Amino acid sequence: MVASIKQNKQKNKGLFITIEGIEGVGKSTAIGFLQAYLQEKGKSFLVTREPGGTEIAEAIRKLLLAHYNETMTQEAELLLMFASRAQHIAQVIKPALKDNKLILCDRFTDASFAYQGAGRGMPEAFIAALEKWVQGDLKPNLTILLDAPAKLGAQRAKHRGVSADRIELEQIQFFERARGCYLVRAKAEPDRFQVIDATQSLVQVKTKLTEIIDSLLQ
Ligand code: Z5A
Repeated sequence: MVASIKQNKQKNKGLFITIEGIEGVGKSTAIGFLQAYLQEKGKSFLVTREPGGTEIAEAIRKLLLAHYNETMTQEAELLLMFASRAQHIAQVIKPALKDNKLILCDRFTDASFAYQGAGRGMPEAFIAALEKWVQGDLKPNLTILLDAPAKLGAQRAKHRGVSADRIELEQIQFFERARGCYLVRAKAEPDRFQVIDATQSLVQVKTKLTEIIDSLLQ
């Protein structure tokens, strides 16, 4: 599988790696680990996130995650996700790929299909149309999906001691729908996705991450 990613990677075009999964499965932990690992290997890379990653996109992130006395409509939420993404792609992702850089991105468009699509119930066709409009042909070369039941993710997230943002306040069923969507997408695109069982110990997850990155960089 990783061999096909290497084949797909255009010569001198960088590598776009996204990390996905529902809340609390260990995305930030995985990115921290990969950062240290790549540094140790002397590889240059860039770490970024969605929503966010640029000054304007981070301002949109604040808008998206804050609490309000009114309900944010599903349409507004989806459009803000893609507004942030448009800014991020133009300012960070495309220039970095042009410079032949390795990008580690905490969430990308799969999260819109999982959360706004399966979670909120927005039609997949709307999201696919926005994806085409905002991204054109741009897609991650590799997506690492950390998979665990929503209950476990919620328990882990609680232990961090940070107060929940607007989206994190959703019910467990919302996150289970998002998880199901991620797994369906991973099955549909086995050449792009690597699924890691995130119920495993941190040591086991890190071993798997190391294997994936090593075979990609060989
Ligand atoms: N969102 C969206 O709706 N649509 C979109 O298109 C996009 C995003 C792009 C912000 O995302 C919100 O935006 C998010 C989806 C939405 N809302 N929600 N939910 P975010 O990525 O910033 O926030 P998050 O998903 O809530 O991430 P998180 O809570 O920071 O979780 P995490 O990064 O996956 O987990 P962690 O902080 O690495 O780990 C949690 C704890 O578990 C921590 O104490 C770790 O030490 C521990 N941990 C991690 N792995 C393990 C293992 N294997 N064993 C034991 N303990 C572990």
